[in-house]
Amino acid sequence: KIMVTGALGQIGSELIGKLQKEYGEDNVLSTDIRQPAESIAGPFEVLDVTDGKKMYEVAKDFGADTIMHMAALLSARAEADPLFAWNLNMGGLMNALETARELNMHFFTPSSIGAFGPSTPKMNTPQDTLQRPTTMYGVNKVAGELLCDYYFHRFGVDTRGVRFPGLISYVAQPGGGTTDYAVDIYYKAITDGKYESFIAEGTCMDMMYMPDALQAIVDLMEADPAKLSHRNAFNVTAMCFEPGEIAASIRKHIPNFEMTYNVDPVRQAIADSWPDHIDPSAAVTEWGFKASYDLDAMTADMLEKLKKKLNA
Ligand code: VAH
Repeated sequence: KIMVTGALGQIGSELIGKLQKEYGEDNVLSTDIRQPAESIAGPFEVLDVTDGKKMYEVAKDFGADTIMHMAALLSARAEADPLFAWNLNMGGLMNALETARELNMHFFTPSSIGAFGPSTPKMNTPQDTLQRPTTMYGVNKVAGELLCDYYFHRFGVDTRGVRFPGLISYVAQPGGGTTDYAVDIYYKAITDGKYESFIAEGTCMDMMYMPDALQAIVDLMEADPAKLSHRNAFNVTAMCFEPGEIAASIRKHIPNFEMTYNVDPVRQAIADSWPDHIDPSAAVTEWGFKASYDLDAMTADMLEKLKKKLNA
């Protein structure tokens, strides 16, 4: 039985559907800081992850044997309010790890390419390398990776995690991320036929389509632990592209699509501090990671699904 925090977030809102399909609706408890706007399938509890006592009670009452901690503030939001980000990201993570330790639960939480900094090798970034991030989000992610490893080595908690690249999805409108330009662009391509990018042309970042991210979580959690020499923070990525390439991919469906640039210096600085392309070979070797969507396959699916969602 799995408890998900941040179930209404960009990953959480699709993760719960994936888990319900894999394990049954009643075996997945969704939690988030607010009630869902419209009703969602399966059990739901309001939970502020900074309330450790409530988290323990909710997990115990549900009889959860696994916690997937997805509640966090993303990079741009965290830069705007670093103290709040530290308290939510680290306080929430500590509560989730303590709950997992006390109730002997399996544990998943995502890290990010944001855990790397400007001094990290930018191309084929190794699984184990220098991590000196220059954002509060990155500091939270590096500290989180170390904390999850600590709970495994010190307390034997079965902690597992991946470093996600930018994730593209059409269900929850993400907010507060740096890679979110690659989501917004698809919405605007349909509603306006053009997009003004806040990330500069030529800024290459790792990306992945949400269905591949969800499969990666399930595959890692079901992996044979004896085969895992890494635990948390597996590099995973499906593709890397710069804004001009995603525009070109969209033009294969919307020939007159126009791309302009109005760079946001804050989010550009965050993007510039991240790698261009990370090396996912440890995930491939240790638990069979594979992604099935490339840029053109993602674009075709995003535009088709968004046309329906926006009834364009
Ligand atoms: C962000 N989408 O932009 C998240 C993610 C790698 C990017 O961490 O902050």
